[in-house]
Amino acid sequence: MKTQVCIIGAGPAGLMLGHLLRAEGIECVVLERQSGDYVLGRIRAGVLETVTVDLMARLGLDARLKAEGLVHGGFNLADGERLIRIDLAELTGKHVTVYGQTEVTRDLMEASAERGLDVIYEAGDVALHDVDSDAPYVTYTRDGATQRIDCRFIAGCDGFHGPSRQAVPASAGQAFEKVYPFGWLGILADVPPCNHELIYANHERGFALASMRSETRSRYYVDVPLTDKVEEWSDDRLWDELTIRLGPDAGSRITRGPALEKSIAPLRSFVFAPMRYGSLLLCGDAAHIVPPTGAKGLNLAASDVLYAADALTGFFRRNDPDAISGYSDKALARVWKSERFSWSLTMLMHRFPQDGPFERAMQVAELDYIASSRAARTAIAENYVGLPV
Ligand code: RFL
Ligand code: PHB
Repeated sequence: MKTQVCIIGAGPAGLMLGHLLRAEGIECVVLERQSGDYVLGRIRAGVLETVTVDLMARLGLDARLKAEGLVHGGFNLADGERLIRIDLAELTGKHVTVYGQTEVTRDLMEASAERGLDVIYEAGDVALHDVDSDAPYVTYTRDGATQRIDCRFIAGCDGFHGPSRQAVPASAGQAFEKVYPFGWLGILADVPPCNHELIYANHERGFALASMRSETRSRYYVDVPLTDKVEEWSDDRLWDELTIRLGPDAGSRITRGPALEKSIAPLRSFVFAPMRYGSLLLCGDAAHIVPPTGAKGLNLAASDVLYAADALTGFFRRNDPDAISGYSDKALARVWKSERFSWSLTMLMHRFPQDGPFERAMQVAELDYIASSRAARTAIAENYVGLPV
């Protein structure tokens, strides 16, 4: 098979890029290792910046997002019994939209057939070849047979563990990494949220987050040591812990219910630079990871693919020889700012095992400053709603 762009990975990055390229009349094929049902079973992001909402609108795939997404004009930082509200609407004139990554992916997936976006699920042993040349190709197996796709560019949208980044020689890039000493244990349940806005809580027992997917579906997290196993956390134990960590007010409003999903995700900051090598463009989690504290991962995938689609459109449609070479710098400029924000909010809101009284005093001083300074709250709000693309 021959195409212009072979996209590896049908997560949000791969599907958004596929749709953007199809809308420009550029040929592409998406290769996904898992089945469609498996991809939709992964519970991940919940908060969308304007950049992601606008991208879905540009594709004409925002009908459900507009109807079902919850517009949030603020969120809260809790520290023990104190609650600091970040008024996004008043401080920035903008808001975020609560709409699950699962739903974004479903909307993109369901539109692929009618839009002529070819997505091949259950593609095994995906391997990239000759990425440093102008004629790269990708091989994979399906139903026991090996297939080959020749293309002009490969878009690596295959997440943190995919093969694309591994195809870049070690000497051609640099990895920047910070691993945190805990993970987030998340629970999804069909119960009304305890609060109409998100609450990120720093409690002496650890971090907690109250989030949601709808008026009737809640998503909560607590941080746990990396050695903890999901099986050690019964629903009751988790609800008890959330009730304490979210503070007396929100804690008392928690409605308990059976877990629809419960899982632990490790926290990591990671950037691989540059984000292009020869004919390979890396997008989304394939190139970078943020800890979920800033709600930035999916939104960075969206901004990456906007830059990548523009670069590829420049190459194929505008005959612009510099379009591709500018991709990495443009994408990384935004990536690093989101990395900084996610890291700083993680440091502010979590208790680290090695921390002593000094580190805690620094957190309290920073939270005092945020509570008392409009400028500090504006800086947080500006980053949370998303920096310009
Ligand atoms: P994905 O979603 O991981 O998709 C990559 C796809 O590539 C496929 N793949 C392969 N395909 C073919 N061959 C191979 N060898 C392959 N290897 C892998 C995979 O099966 C998959 O389908 O990456 P993408 O598209 O870059 O999207 C990134 C986002 O998924 C991620 O950044 C967010 O989920 C992060 N995140 C959040 N982001 C936000 O913007 N807001 C949030 O509120 C938010 N909350 C979260 C999060 C991530 C979390 N976890 C579980 C890490 C909350 C959590 C708990
Ligand atoms: C979520 O609802 O899953 C969620 C919300 C905000 C975050 C991370 C995850 O910062």
